[in-house]
Amino acid sequence: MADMKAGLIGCGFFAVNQMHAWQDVDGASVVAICDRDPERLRIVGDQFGIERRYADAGEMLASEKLDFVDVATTVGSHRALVELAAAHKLPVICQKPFAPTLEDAKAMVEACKAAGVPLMIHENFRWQSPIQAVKAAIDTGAIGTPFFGRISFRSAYDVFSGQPYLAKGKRFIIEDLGIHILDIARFLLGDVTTLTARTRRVNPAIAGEDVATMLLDHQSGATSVVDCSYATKLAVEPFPETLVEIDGDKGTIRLDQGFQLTVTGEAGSSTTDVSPPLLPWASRPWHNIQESVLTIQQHWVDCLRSGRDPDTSGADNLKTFALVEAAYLGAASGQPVAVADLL
Ligand code: NAD
Ligand code: 89V
Repeated sequence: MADMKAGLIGCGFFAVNQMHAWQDVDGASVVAICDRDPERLRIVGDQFGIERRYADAGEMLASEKLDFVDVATTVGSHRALVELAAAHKLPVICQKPFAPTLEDAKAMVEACKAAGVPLMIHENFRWQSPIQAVKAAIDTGAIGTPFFGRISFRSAYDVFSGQPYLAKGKRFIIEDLGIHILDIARFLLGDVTTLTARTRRVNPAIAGEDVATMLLDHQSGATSVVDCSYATKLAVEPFPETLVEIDGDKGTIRLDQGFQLTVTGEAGSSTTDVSPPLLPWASRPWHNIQESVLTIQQHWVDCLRSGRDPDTSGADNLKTFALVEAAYLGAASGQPVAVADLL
């Protein structure tokens, strides 16, 4: 089967990972790229040998014969670009965070539904192999029924050097990073009924919150704590590892720093190294994230080929994005937020 042809919009910091991954994906390749910044267009075009380059996304979609679009711009342009793809009846991947508001995100899902095209949010953290290993361990039944989880991301890594816009937004850690960790909580323990949140800003040089602590009630009856911080200096910097604790009625799972997975059940305890592979184009410490970019992009192509919905479809990701909104609402009011009221 011939490769599907993709057009990538947004040639910035993270798109380089997506371009590397598209080179490795079986069944699709990027044939045209777009960025309104000529320098980024040149850098990425030259690095990946893409001759068909556009400053305007509308022009690219009108001129090229594409099978899907990959939107890798920052959040402010997501709605317009996804709606543009839908208007051209093109399946579309959109980077997280889904949109500036839940209303925008809902409109994007509707636009793609009305056009009859799939929409996937590039929510890649659940695709990291250590997180997949935790899910697989839960699914074996070795720990019984989970009743508690802690999904934790604490770091003092300087994310602002690669992504300077992160220092400027009124919303920071929940919208940019917490969104991934909340999605992992949903992936491991199921959908959420109520969320309670507390936030603070420790770093005086940024505009948004850099610490968030969230308590989640899951539909299953399990309770989890999702805690995120970019103000936590540790002896060994864990960025960008997500640490996981799951307690079940028959045992426990721990994903500890250094990608060590310990499962303790009725038969005893065993620890496995679940380190992600270092792909040829990847670099530490980002390799954990980079591997998941390849996995989610391959998942998208496999879903397009088989006609199934991607796991992080727009409709699914509304439920993760609602947790982000609930966290900001709950942090502002000090009150628990019923997630269903937002959807
Ligand atoms: P960036 O600012 O480095 O790159 C964005 C690029 O998009 C810029 O080059 C900009 O000129 C271009 N652009 C913006 N609007 C455009 C438009 N309408 N048409 C054409 N080009 C346009 O940002 P980044 O750090 O690469 O982040 C991009 C997205 O990726 C963000 O949504 C971010 O949250 C997300 N991200 C995801 C992960 C992950 O693991 N999933 C990691 C980092 C960043
Ligand atoms: O994954 C992300 O969205 C990145 C980072 C890990 C730095 O938060 O922005």
